[in-house]
Formats: sequence, structure tokens, C-alpha cells
Amino acid sequence: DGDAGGATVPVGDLELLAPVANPSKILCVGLNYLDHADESGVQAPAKPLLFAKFPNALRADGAVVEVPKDISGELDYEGELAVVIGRRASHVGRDEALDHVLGYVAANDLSARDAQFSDGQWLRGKSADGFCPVGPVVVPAEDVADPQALRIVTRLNDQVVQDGSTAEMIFSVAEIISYASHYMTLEPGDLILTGTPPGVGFARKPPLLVQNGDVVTVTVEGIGSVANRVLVV
Ligand code: PYR
Repeated sequence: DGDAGGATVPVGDLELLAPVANPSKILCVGLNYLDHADESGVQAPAKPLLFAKFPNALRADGAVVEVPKDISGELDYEGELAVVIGRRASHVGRDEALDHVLGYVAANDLSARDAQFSDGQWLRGKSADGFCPVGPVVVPAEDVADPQALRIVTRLNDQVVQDGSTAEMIFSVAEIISYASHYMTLEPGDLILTGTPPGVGFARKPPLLVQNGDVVTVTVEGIGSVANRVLVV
């Protein structure tokens, strides 16, 4: 508002971070990598499997994720490429879908497997406070040559636990945006987590779950790393 007078606000980072701070929607895509569907013991979905988190789940890079004891039984990591919408998208085709992207950010779809799988739907296990770390910054779409050619590496402390590529997605970023936009209008600032490659903790033998004090780091090539310590409180 140019008439407000008073303080000027440096844009720079703010311009990029502000939309992510309070999105009207956080959509996620479950089972969007074939080998992850396999390790999860389910068939790959025939269309994007959309689920949601709320903004209470958002945490910045470096923030501690405090998880109440009640839901800390089977905590798991999921490294993902996330998309920030830049232009309202309603009923958009695949060919125009990427024109609606502001940029990309690394994300961790933290999950409490016990809650996720015991409820009959995933909300409680996916949207507890702090279950959606994103960061460190949104990289503008024009600086990302091909969102379907990005390596995703997840570390649990120093151990590499996921090492995949967005090339392996079943449904591309463009397909996800197009599909979702036929059901719900996507607004600027909305965040879409596009699914996780194989290597999640609950599917390992033996399971490798996130313990009190562990640090999970998700690195998306060319986009950045989001690292968060998890504390059980
Ligand atoms: C996911 O793909 O997000 C699961 O939690 C299985």
C-alpha cells in the first residue's frame, strides 16, 4: 500500500517466504513413486492421491519440531519436492499448469505412522504441529530448468535414508496441479508436496523411525536443504 507512509520493508527474502507462511491449502500427494508404493505394500494409485495438512504443521528450516509423547510412537520422515503456487489455478490443463508455479522448496512430510494407519484416514498422522518443515527459501520457478529432474536426498542424522529423483514420480508436477485444479481452486501461496521416493523408515526391515533428538535433513538438488531436529516433549 503505497499510501501507508512509514516504514519500508525490504522485500528480497520476504517476498518469497511470505506466501508460504500462511497458505490457504497444503496439499500432499501420497504414494507418488512406484517403489515407495511397493515398499508400503500397496498398489500405485491410478490418479494422484491427494491428502492435506494444515498450516499448523509448517516449520522453517532449523526450527525444532516438538512432538507430543502421545503421537510419537512411530515417527517417520518423507523427503519431498514442494511447489508454491503463484497464480490462481482453476481447471488448468497440463500444458499450462507450470505457468501457475511461483517456485519450489524442499519439504519433509513428517508422519506418525501409528496415527496415520489406525484412523482410516491420514489427517491426524500427517498434520500434527510441526509435521511440515519447508525451506530454506522458495527458489523461483524460472531458475528451475526441469522440476522432473531433481535429486532428493533425505538424511536421518548422518545416514542417507532416501536417495531418489523427481524423474521417478508417477504423476508429474504439471499433472498434479492440473488434476487438483479441477476439484479445488489453487490460490497463490498454496503449497503442494509432491510425494516421497522410497526409503521411508516404517517400510524398512527393521524399521528405522525418528527418535527423540534426531535431525532430519531433506535436500532437493538445486533447491536447498531443510533440516529440523525432532524433540519428543
Ligand atoms: C505417503 O506416501 O505419503 C505415505 O504416507 C504412504
